[in-house]
Amino acid sequence: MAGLTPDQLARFHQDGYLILPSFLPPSTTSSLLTETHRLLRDDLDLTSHPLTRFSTGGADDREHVGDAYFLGSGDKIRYFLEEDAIDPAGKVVRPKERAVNKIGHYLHELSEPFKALTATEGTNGEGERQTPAGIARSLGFKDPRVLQSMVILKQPEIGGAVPPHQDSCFLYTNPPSAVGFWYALEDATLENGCLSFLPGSHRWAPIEKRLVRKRAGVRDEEAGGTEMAPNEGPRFPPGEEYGEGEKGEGEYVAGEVKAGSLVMIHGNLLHKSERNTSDKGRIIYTFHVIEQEGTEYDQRNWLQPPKEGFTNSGVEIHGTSSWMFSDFLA
Ligand SMILES: O=C(O)CCC(=O)C(=O)O
Repeated sequence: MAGLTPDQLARFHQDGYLILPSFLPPSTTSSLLTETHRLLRDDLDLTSHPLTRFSTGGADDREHVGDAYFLGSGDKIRYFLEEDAIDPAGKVVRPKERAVNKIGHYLHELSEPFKALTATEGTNGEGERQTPAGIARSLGFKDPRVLQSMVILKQPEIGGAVPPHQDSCFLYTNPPSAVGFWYALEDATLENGCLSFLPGSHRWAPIEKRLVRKRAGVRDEEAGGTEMAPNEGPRFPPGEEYGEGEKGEGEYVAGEVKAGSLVMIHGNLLHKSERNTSDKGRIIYTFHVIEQEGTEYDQRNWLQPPKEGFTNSGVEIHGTSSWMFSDFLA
């Protein structure tokens, strides 16, 4: 199971992200787009939808999405709407296929094409085949678990910006371990809101806060929503903290990529994407892995594991899980 090459690993450790162009063949991206459009057409029913929008809370972290529809999406396929697709009176003002910002968070189990992708080989441009599990292993994971997956649609004209953030604030383990696999299913350009990254920030930007349930250990309906809380646990993966002296300013670097590219993103890396006001949409698929061996995943996290636990990403498991899934919500 080939992982990242030494050169790719060195770049990932240096920059905190890594672009693997042409990772997926066009036949795979087109089958994932077909599945996305099928879900929007056949599965999404706006007449019974709570009209939950995907709101990231902006710079002051207020009003992050946190209703029961969102909190209960860890083992379902659910649809989160674009802010500007709903008018002040609460009416959806776009066709449903053009109104969705995000589909999540259990595509990697409940949708066959997306499930297959977790085990699908890609090519690293140097003639080598790589699987997500092989990549995770080369990054040092012992028991990587896929804990969530999303299709993110930057809709034409109204595609919302994603403010600068670090994924481990949203997917916190003690110690931090999250890594994102982000696949472009369509070309992502400056015009339609590609990602941009603050290179090296994973080495100096600590995880200072976490998205948590206001009340933990209760049903989603009783959790009282979500809030950003100070992180009292470790703020870097073990051994990766470079310390205050290394703190850098730096400029965000745009990551324009073609459909089929895979982008690896370290959980401490600051990254963002801009609004899409162009007439061209941008659809991507992403899943995140966390380390299960020797880490703690607690009940305060907004995302709680499904009854069967987070998905084994295909790497042979060593040792036993430290997580007692029976302790989580029924
Ligand atoms: O695709 C985007 O625009 C943002 C995705 C992102 O930041 C993430 O998955 O962490």
